[in-house]
Amino acid sequence: MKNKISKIIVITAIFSLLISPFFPSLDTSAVEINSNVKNDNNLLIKFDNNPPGKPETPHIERADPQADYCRNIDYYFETRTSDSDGDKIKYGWDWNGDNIIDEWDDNYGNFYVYAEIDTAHEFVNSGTFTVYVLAEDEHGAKSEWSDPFEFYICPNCAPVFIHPLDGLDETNVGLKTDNDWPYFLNIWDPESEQLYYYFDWGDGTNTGWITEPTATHRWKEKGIFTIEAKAKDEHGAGAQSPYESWRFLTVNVGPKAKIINFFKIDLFKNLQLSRLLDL
Ligand SMILES: [Ca+2]
Ligand SMILES: [Ca+2]
Ligand SMILES: [Ca+2]
Repeated sequence: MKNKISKIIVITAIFSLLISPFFPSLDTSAVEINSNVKNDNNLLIKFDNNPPGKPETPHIERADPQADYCRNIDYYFETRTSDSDGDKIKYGWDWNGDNIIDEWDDNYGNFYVYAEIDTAHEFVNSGTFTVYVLAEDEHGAKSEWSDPFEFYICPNCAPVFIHPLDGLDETNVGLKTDNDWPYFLNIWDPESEQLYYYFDWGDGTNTGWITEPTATHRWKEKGIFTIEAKAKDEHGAGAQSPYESWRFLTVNVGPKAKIINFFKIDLFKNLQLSRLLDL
């Protein structure tokens, strides 16, 4: 097999030299032969393969560009380029600015054609990072590196409210004074730190800082109360959503029947009006 491939190489080289005076624009140095192939049908001879273009400077699209970059969060780095031969390409990412590829994104083996791509990556450590990307076509030709994308990963990010303050009773109307009523916060912290929670029940009492996201309360008096709740991580960074640090919920202790009566009165009036208008 090796002899056969060698013969083809020699014949191809001689042929190229013979015809080059008649075709001066033909670049014989661009002849590429894949000598790793296992059978003759896979023998690859490719003329003038161009590398992909320089990829666009990577960037991250985020809902809130003002927010800090955090550790342990998947960010989607976007870029794009194309190959003038129409070849499929893959992208090599350098996550730490040393111009050594740390991760290939080949679209799960399918490679890419011209399109904006995004590759997810999370950083475990804080600090300033420089990211580069290059593209390689299906024949192994590499582009130059993109321009750098620099950004700062914060040592500690604030927790985030991922659900409103809520209780087991959906309406929070007509709560009885002889029951303990549970309320809970749902909060996520990028660094998975110990979180602390605080519930103010609106009647002059509160839980103080506690380690559980759930607390119960029994109101002794009837009335309308506003629960205020907040949270913080172990470094004291307060939970936000995205800029508010408190969550509020109004509850109505006692007068459920009164509210239903108002509703019935309104309904009755509407019925009477419908009859008058003959709707
Ligand atoms: Ca190419
Ligand atoms: Ca690297
Ligand atoms: Ca945190």
